[in-house]
Amino acid sequence: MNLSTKSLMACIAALCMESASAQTIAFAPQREAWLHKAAENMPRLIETEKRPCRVVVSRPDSLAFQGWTMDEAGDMASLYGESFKARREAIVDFGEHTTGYFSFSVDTDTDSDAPLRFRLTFAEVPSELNTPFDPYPGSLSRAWLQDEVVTVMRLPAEVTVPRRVAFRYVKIEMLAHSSFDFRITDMRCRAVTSASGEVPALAPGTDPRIRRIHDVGLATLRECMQTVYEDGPKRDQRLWIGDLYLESLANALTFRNHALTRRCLYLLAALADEEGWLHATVYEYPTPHPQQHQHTMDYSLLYGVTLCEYLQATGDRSTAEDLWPVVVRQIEFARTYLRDDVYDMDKKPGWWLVFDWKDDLDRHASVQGLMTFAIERSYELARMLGREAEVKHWPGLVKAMKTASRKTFFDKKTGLVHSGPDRQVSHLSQVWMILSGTLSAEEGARALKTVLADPTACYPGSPYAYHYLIEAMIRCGMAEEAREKLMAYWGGMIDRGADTFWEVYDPNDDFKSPYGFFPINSYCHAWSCTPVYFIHKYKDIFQR
Ligand code: RAM
Repeated sequence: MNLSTKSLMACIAALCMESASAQTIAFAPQREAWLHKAAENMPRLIETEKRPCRVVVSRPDSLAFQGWTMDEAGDMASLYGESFKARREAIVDFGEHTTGYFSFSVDTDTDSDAPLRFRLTFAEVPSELNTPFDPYPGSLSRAWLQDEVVTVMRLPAEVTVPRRVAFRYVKIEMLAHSSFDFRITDMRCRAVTSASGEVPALAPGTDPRIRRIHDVGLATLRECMQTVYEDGPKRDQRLWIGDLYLESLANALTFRNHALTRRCLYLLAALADEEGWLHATVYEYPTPHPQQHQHTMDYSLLYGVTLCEYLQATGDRSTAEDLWPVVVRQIEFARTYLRDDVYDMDKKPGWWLVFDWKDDLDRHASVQGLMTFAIERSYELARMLGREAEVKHWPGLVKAMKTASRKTFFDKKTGLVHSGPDRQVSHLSQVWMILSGTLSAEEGARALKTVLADPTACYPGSPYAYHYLIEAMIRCGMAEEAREKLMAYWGGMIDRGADTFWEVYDPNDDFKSPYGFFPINSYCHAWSCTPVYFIHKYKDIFQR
């Protein structure tokens, strides 16, 4: 067989395989182009050099967040001028949350006769420097914690920690030294973000507390905007659909870096599973790939809502046209979970439902409400694209689901939505039945007022859940209460020292962690940035 026959046969085999897979793998013909579009929309990272502004020391303080506070302990010049051999350790404060590549220099006036060794610990909040990491009790990899050991072989030296870190404070400890004296100098961070662009100014009369919440929210979003919308720059540093949804809402009214949203939407679509069901999270490196078998129904349904919002914000029809079939697939797949128009929790879910970091939340009413909401918003997308004919059964389905929801979950007597076999009353069950339009505004306001005043009701445990609570309050006319709640909850984090918003915040429990160890929580977390969305979107409520 000569070479050209061989290559022809290979070509035919490849074509056969392609057509076989084209029949079995959803979106097979489009995936390559989608990946290509994701790559075309890769943003440029903007680099800024950041330097620490002061030396600090940790002090136990029972009133401070997680029991630790930082006190001023000198300026940088004094640290750089003194013997580090004598000092042995120092904590420096960058004055703001920073994501990037950390460097420092080591210098001596004499001969260095041996290597030096240091431990560096990077912390978003003070407790990360004051809680022993080992023996490690957490459920996620210990390696997310940001402590690194570096060995310096020769002086003078410039040392750069290879991994990207996310922090405000850096602790440097001397682990090994010799007889010679030396200094640590020139600490700096090559900070990276893809966020750019002028953020519209707030109205002059805006309450100073709201301004501060806005700035902290914006810093949170900026730090999470990298080559995808990351969930957190410390951890997990990757794209999740739920985080994308909220980050893109906030971005559309602030930085307006729409290419990043476009990139993420294409990436997720290109990496859907064989049946076209989206993975909840995907990775970019070494090459784009999904976290196999990681699905969450609430997130896959939010994809269509995200695309609808994206089209409204940008008018980019071509992206919406490309990705429309993906939206249809998510909803048609979720439909197979309906029994008598109610989401069937017993149909073996090979995955989880996110909704909140709250193990005791009964998610049945929430997923029913979210699904109804997602179909409605996806139908709006269909209308904008002139594709209603393809999904003409959706409006009827929405109506039937609402009727079934009222029958199954809504108790006219109590005026509340009850979820699950124990008829749990939670904030989120009310919220999702409001956002889906299953409850009227009056019913919704009444239900929310009741649960907000009931200390036994299951309350939200994360800023992610609080986002939907605020949205629901606004939707049912509780503008004043929404403003107060936003100020109390996100403002509460600021009062406790936050300069970026946290993944988990329960005002009743500083140490709450979904991972069994609070230092591994992310303290600059995408899904917490949404006050900026509310403040810009509802100016009459938040900018007065
Ligand atoms: C966490 C991430 C992320 C969230 C998922 C479900 O690990 O921090 O924000 O979307 O889980």
